[in-house]
Amino acid sequence: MTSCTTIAHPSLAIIKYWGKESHGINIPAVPSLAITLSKLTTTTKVSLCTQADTVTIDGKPQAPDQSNRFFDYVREQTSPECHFKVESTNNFAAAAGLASSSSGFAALALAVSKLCNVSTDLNDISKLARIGSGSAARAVFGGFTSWNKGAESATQLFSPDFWPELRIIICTTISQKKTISSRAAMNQSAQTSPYYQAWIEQSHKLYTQAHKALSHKDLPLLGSLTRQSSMRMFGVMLSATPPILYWNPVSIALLKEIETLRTNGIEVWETMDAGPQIKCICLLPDVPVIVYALSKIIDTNNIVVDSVGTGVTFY
Ligand code: 2P0
Repeated sequence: MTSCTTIAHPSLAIIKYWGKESHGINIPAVPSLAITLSKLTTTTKVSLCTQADTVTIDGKPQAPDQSNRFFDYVREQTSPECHFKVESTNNFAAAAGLASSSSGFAALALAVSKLCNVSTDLNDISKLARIGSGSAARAVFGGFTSWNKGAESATQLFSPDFWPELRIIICTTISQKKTISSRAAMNQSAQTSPYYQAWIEQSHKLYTQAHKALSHKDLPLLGSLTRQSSMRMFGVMLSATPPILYWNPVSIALLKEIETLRTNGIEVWETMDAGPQIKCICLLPDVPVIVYALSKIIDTNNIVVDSVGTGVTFY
């Protein structure tokens, strides 16, 4: 076998990973909890080659520093001769706060492991994917996932069919690449925010409460905790030096509209990541009224109603 194609979906955190341990590569300093999406898809073809590694994402060549560490790690585990040609495509905006690095490295880890004849056990794939990007450790698994503080790999908490009525509404406010990578923003937050230590300390309680709310399918409680995790993460970013601000005016207009929906009794709860996009969790019967309200602010072409998806697979 000289080439292999895989597909994966982004991991949307409801309890956020934001901060790393000082040892190891992308070892989380906080526990996180996430949903693997379904419609947003990354398809990655990897071919063995003898020259330098090359990566294109949506046809655009990528700087080697984005994936050097991942490929070097693979060569350490396999053979120094292995090099890779990677062609990855997304059906959504890459590097814009929609977790494309999570699906990208999950897909890459499975393809490379298959090509190098190393373990394709999902725990091992999760551990390898993490080297590329922390959140990719979760995207390896479908359904609802957990990644503990200090853990080298993530785990699946519940399968994709655990909560069939749950929907995730993804609003893309702008598809431009972010100006500061999540990795740089995370480091800047840890090094300069006076609230970083408080963020780390509160994360365990938030995670435990959210885990319980999820296991009871308690949307009002889970939603409220989801919003808290996201807003507290931004509290850390805003208090960094220099401050990190990913939002744009459309993000804020959407947040206000979601708040109005909740005031009117609709259970819809927002979360945001390292970018200006808004994702909400809600239940299927409420989707039409929510999409109608959001479409007053953004074009419906920029709204995706998604459900819980599967983990990484071969194409
Ligand atoms: C998450 N994010 O839990 C959090 C919430 C963004 C906000 O994981 O440095 O690309 O590669 O481990 O995984 C995005 O950061 O960072 C992220 P690295 P990653 O999904």
